[in-house]
Amino acid sequence: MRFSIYLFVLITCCFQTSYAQLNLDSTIVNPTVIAENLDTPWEILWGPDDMIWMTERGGTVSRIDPESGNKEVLLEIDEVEEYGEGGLLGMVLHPNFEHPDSQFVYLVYNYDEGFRWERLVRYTYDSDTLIDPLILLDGIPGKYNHIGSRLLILPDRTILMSTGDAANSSLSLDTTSLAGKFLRINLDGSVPDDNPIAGSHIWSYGHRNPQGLVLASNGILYSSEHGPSNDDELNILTKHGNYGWPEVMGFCDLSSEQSYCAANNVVEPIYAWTPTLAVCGLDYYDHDAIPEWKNSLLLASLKEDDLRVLKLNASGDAILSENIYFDNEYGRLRDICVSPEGEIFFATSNWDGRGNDGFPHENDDRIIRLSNESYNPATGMEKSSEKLSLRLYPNPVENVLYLDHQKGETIRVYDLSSRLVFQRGFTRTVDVSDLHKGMYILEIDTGNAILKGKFLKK
Ligand SMILES: [Ca+2]
Ligand SMILES: [Ca+2]
Ligand SMILES: [Ca+2]
Ligand SMILES: [Ca+2]
Repeated sequence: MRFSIYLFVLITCCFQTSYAQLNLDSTIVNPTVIAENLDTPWEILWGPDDMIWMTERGGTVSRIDPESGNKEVLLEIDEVEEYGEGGLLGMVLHPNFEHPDSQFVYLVYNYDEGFRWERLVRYTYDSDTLIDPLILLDGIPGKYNHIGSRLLILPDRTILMSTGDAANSSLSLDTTSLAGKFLRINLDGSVPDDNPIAGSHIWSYGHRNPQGLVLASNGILYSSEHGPSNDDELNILTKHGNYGWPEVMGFCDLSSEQSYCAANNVVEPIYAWTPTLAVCGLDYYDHDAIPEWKNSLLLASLKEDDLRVLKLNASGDAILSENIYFDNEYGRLRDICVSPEGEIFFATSNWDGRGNDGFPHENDDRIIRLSNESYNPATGMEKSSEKLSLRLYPNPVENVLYLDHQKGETIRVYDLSSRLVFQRGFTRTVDVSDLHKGMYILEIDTGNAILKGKFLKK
């Protein structure tokens, strides 16, 4: 009896404090809290320095070391006005950030000059701080709510920036207002010559409040957009597209919407949610580390407190399935980033003034890492030897390795950093006496298959 009570207490305690791993078809995904005691992280992105760059809505730009969780503050911006949904929002780094002439960080925030506005500012990274703010675009309607704003730099080196309708829905279809739009902006703030409306930063219109934006490696621009109480949207963005708000919500499905849609060539979403989830940060996943999630969009939801994995079709223009993870486990989720090694990071938003369902918790806000711990990023293979089916002997080996396979065309030997050590024509014995001590992968290319085995050189 006493034992069973003890067991019950133990289960209750640990169920609340540990986080369940995800068991996918053939992959176990482990969540780990890597940083905590943050205040409404808004943008997280993976930097070329292998650090997570983060904005917090109150006006702080930091870097988080994904290994130690250590937070290094780079900048605090005094004129940021944090109110309603406003504050320091999106961030992007120059695509050539590592070059000494391109160490630029682009930020969006809200400020107050008798009225609330939004601006895009470029800072220069210098000795672990950000200096020389240069305003690229300001006077964008701010207000309290519906103000975007995500940033992206396109391959043609123009900035794409989302803005919300600033709680005035009539602005979204008004092509004289910068509210409720995607804006396309040269890196110096000027209007690109090939924007759809001459002399205007406007690139697409009819948006309500897009807070997710990603250019996937399939070349498609995806955006998530908050609906009112119905019709959160997932859109594919196109130049000069009319996305319908406030005349159209979600699909052109109501009779009142269909005449407007027909007359105005409205771009419908590829997916919509009613009731709404409060769709926010978006990223694209196409990594071998979690193969079940390849070619998927990852979506953070604020109101539904979950992470959604939206599997795309091969052409990337339709959602095949939607899977929901971590429902109510971490609270509101604001943003996502993916590392080059296929780890996923997401940030909570429980201190944004809308916390519910028992959140914020002690130690909020947090960044959580999702990883497949059996995946070896160095070799692109499972760490376990199961997929290394080629038998090699003796193992460990000092001089000559025998291959348990009859035929092949080419033999290649790699170190554990995936560097090719040597390549030669196929033979069943391979002299490895010149190799340094350590672990290697040997593969036989048979012309129509690759067989792999691992060996230790003594
Ligand atoms: Ca992000
Ligand atoms: Ca729409
Ligand atoms: Ca509709
Ligand atoms: Ca929920």
